[in-house]
Amino acid sequence: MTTKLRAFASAAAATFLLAAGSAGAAVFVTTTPGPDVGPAAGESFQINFDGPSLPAGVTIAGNGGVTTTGTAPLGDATPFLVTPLDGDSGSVEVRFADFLGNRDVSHFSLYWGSIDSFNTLQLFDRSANQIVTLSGATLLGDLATGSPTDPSANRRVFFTLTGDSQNLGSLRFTSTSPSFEVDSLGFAPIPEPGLWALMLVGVGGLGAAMRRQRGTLARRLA
Ligand SMILES: [Ca+2]
Ligand SMILES: [Ca+2]
Repeated sequence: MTTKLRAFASAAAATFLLAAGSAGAAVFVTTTPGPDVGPAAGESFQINFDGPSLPAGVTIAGNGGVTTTGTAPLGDATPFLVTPLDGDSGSVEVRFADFLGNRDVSHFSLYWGSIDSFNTLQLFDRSANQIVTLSGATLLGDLATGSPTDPSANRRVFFTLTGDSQNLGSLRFTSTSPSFEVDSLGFAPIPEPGLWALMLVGVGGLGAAMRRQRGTLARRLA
């Protein structure tokens, strides 16, 4: 549906626009060098691969899985996700629409370890249409060395989604050579319309209560 555009100036430091598909749909990307700074404030729905099982509503499919062996992302001593798990190339998809209650997403981030030029991340919407694709080469250029010790090649990658791109349902990690390592996904779902309505009713109710109180006070003063 949409394809990657270009990185502005120094990809390693700059925020760049990744995709602009339908009107108002865009994906903005920015990164912070490792060790991991963690998910952004507001990214309260997190998948860290540390538990004995995945959070309810999260599934993993493909030639990838959770591991503690291999090349851990810089500074990461916890289990992480890797693809390929077997062989020299592979792809693994993490689905989380149910985990997020099928809500849209305004922001998400992940910690991408030992970033290789041949790593590719694809974002899919809840109908399994690709929103955008991002390779290690696009993200970092010559800095995508795959080094597990260079902070420049291990980064928290932050995504800001607008318009139709907020309909995020899954991420697919592909590596045509070993390996794509990733950990600590964080998501900021947008409150449901019903919740907004409830909040507005709450604010409205508060206003009415305050008006009643002022009315009472005014009558007392009179
Ligand atoms: Ca972890
Ligand atoms: Ca790697």
